Amino acid sequence: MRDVLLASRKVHVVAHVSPDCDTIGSQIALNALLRALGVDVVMHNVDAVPRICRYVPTSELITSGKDFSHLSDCDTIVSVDAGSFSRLGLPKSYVQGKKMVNIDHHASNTHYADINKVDARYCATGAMIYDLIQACDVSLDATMASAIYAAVVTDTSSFRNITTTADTHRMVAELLDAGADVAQASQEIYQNFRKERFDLLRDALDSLTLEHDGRSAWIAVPCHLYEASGMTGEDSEGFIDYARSIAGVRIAVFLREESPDCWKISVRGVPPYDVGRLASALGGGGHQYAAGCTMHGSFQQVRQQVYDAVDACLQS
Ligand SMILES: [Mn+2]
Repeated sequence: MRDVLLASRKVHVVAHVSPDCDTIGSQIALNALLRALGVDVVMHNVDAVPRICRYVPTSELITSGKDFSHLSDCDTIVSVDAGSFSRLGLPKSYVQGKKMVNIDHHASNTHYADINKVDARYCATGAMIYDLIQACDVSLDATMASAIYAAVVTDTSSFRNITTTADTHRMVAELLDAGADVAQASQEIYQNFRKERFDLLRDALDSLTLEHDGRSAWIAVPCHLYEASGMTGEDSEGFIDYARSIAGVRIAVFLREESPDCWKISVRGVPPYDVGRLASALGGGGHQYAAGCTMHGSFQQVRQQVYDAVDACLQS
């Protein structure tokens, strides 16, 4: 992969749609690595950088939107943290004739690129970029460290997920030595919410119900509540953790209505309940214990379909 990148005229590094800190942090760290290697590189995504990642240095260099004309001189595209081609929101015509590299840690990754660097053992794609930086013998700078820290702290749910290992903590020690600022990251990512988010959270928690004798927990937010609070999908990031944190719950489900009758479903599971498979069966994907899908229909229809899938998963 290193040789392909070095041989490129210009590399377009791209994050997935509805970007999170892992995809943006990976994008920024990879951009910095390629620059350090002397490769011409540009960062562009279909969707804008979410507020919580904007503190990471060089995030302001990321352009967004559906106009790709300024990328016409790119001959290589590297996607980060995207499990399928559709997650990039890129038109097929744009990709045609370009070399594509896919760096990702989703178990459900469809290996859609020419070169696929996919490893579901990693806690975050950012940690894969960290290893790539080491493999390229480039020394970690503060931008890379800050970006990878943002990726890892969020994708591990602040080092609480079972994907967190001793290696994760050793890497984080190196990131801090190289200039990642824990206090700043905590402030920007976890202590910088608007009050309206909590109005939305109150409504979301109003919908919290338990099923399967307390083994599954459910939260749903219809789109009119987002409109009423002026909030968007990125503001309800983490709501599912409340459902997941109830004693006895094995599977947590969050249903978010993105637009009328279009539902974004997030699912979290406790081992051995493989919600990645559950989400794949519903047309989505993700990790073994954190996954999601998009479904169309009324709330009742969608909830019933997800309920049946959770039912089957809990019995497996
Ligand atoms: Mn990730």
